Amino acid sequence: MNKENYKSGFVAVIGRPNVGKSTLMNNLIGQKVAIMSDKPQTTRNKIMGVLTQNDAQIIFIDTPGIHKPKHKLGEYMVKEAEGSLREVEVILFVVDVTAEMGPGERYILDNLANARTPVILVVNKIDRIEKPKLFPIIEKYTAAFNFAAVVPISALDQTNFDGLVAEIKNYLEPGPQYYPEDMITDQPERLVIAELIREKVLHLTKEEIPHAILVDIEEIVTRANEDLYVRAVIYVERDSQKGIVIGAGGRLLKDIGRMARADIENLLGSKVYLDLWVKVKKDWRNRANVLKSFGFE
Ligand code: GDP
Ligand code: K
Ligand code: MG
Repeated sequence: MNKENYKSGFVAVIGRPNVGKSTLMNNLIGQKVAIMSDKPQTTRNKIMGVLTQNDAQIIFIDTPGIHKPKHKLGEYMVKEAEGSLREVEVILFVVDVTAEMGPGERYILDNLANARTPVILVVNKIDRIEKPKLFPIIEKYTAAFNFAAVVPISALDQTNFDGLVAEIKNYLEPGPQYYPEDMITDQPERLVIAELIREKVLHLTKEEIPHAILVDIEEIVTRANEDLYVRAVIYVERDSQKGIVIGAGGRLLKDIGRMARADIENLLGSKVYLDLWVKVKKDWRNRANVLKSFGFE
């Protein structure tokens, strides 16, 4: 590895749902995929994938909050998104070439207008249209925003990945290899699901439960019928807090589950079976080893 000129940096991947962000990540990062534990509440907890090459490491992160909210996902996401857009070296704005540029895209571009970070327009799904039709579509975007670069790709066919990576590298500074090369992808869905559950707990318990809860998604399984099974544990610090979260006759936990499930189903578009547990981890905030088991540094 060439350490001297090694470059690294964080790249935010944004764009409306179904434009192909996940496909791009999966195919770009390839088979070298190891699922990371969630890192709730850490600043860089939205890792989608890490691409490690001889001369650079690119850490792709997800920013759910910048999407025009279809459903109320809560303020935390917007904050997360704003925060992460300041942290990154490059923003990839992924669009679907088969869909018209619409309010969803404009909303995102308006949000990016004040960002100093270079924005690369990634025009995806070019396998779906004839070449001559590509240019006028791109022109609509470039008329609306001053992109650092425009890269047409097919995430599905893996067309022009080299061109995309080369463009990204143009905007990376020399830096260390942050992660081992056999790492990483995270499942953004995990974090979002955890945050949705956390949001419901905080909402329904009002001030009784301090922000000292932590939600761990232990398992996500897609069943044969495409339904999703999710097992999540809500960790609290004290037995008394456990009682509050569960509620009389389990009422509150049921409400948390019902509300969270509705949001998760909205978000992922599949039926969800949510298996919710409440456990006590005493003083988890103060105990380094417990924090470590949740992925905190
Ligand atoms: P995301 O919501 O932005 O993460 O989008 P996904 O990666 O889940 O993709 C949404 C749909 O678009 C899926 O059915 C993908 O197979 C499809 N898709 C993604 N990229 C391409 C592409 O380059 N070409 C074609 N034809 N389909 C694609
Ligand atoms: K999707
Ligand atoms: Mg996705």
